[in-house]
Amino acid sequence: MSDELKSSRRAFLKGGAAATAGIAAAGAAGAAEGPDPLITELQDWASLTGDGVDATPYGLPIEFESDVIRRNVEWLTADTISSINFTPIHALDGTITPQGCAFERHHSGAIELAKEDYRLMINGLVDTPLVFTYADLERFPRENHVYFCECAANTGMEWAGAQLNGAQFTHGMIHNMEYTGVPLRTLLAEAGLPAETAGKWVYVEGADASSNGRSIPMEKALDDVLVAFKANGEALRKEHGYPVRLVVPGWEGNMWVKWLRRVEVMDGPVESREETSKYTDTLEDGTSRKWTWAMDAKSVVTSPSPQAPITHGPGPLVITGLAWSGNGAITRVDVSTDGGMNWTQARLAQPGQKMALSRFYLEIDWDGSEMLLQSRAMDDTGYVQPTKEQLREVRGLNSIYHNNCIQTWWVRETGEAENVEVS
Ligand SMILES: Nc1nc2c(c(=O)[nH]1)N[C@H]1C(S)=C(S)[C@@H](COP(=O)(O)O)O[C@H]1N2
Ligand SMILES: [Mo]
Repeated sequence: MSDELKSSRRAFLKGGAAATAGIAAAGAAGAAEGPDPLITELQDWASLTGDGVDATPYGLPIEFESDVIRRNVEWLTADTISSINFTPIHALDGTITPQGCAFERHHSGAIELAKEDYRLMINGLVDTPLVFTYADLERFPRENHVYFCECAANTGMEWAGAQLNGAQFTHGMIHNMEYTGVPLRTLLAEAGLPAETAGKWVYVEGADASSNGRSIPMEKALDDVLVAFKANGEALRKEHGYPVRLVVPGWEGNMWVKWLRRVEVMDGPVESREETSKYTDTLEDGTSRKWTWAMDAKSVVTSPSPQAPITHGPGPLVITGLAWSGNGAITRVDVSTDGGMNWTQARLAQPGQKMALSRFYLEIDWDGSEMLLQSRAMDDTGYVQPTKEQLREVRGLNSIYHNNCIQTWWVRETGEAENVEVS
């Protein structure tokens, strides 16, 4: 170890000790005087045997991680029928969302549909209307892709002012999984499309009572839409649409129809509830934007954040977060610690992937003073994530959906963080 490294290591440990004095129950090593019993005493886990391999045929996280769970915002969850919960993004790392804690949104509850009872109809302007069983779908060539699914209402509660205290609540209507499925274009080709597909649409609906019907332009349907039956290698959870859901890369979560039952080829859009009275954005002059399908580039610092405060003293601090774009791949993320006056380029853990989450890190030497922490995403179309002010200039204050503005966390000297707005 070089002298330089040794001294920075000492500085780091000193910082840790200082933090332990300041914050109760931090339990950092190096705090206590004398020998550490965790090192010098024989522990149970080293002298007794652990659980056998059959204890958990299908595993759950260890009890110490029991707070890494989906959460509700009470006033947003009217009942268990029309409900929303949030991914604990403040407590995750990397980019893949485990299905067990991925957010869920249902308009008429999560239904239980067995594979044997599953049918997918393709009808309308096709040569031969077809019905596929689950077993039929398994016989078509499959693809695997990682994509994010973001509800258009994600961050929607923040238009008027900083409101919900935690990245889980402000930005947790998102998950990112590896999907296995059959391209929709393969199934459409099997049914036989009209010679001229330009201007045609598909109308997709689910088997649940809400049906959640949405119109999708044929160009997208033939591009990258997947009829998916696995996520992160295993069957979809019931709540994510078991046994089959639609994956519509980069586009708003509402179009990702769960329990997919029918795809109708049409001459135009249906103008259903979900694409007119909902998931549209009313502007200042009272007119509304519609067909705002792609989720624009966005990012958020997940740690530190209100639910993930800094628990150590000054010195090395890892700032991390997520960035994504429904229009392509993330190319760059900048981080500001002073409310957007100065920016430093963060490190992308991996090169950005199209329509998938990117993880960014910025390692800083924190001087222990307060910060106004922000992140700003850029994608490969050249688009730059706007400030809240810039977004409001264009969109006004009547919107709920499609809020992709820069988020600010006010991090105090104590390490605690709060959702705030800067102007
Ligand atoms: N059939 C059906 N599909 C649906 C919904 C629904 O209620 N019924 N909710 C939609 C909405 S608004 C979103 S944001 C996503 C959420 O997917 P998830 O529950 O897997 O997170 O599913 C969409 N697909
Ligand atoms: Mo949604």
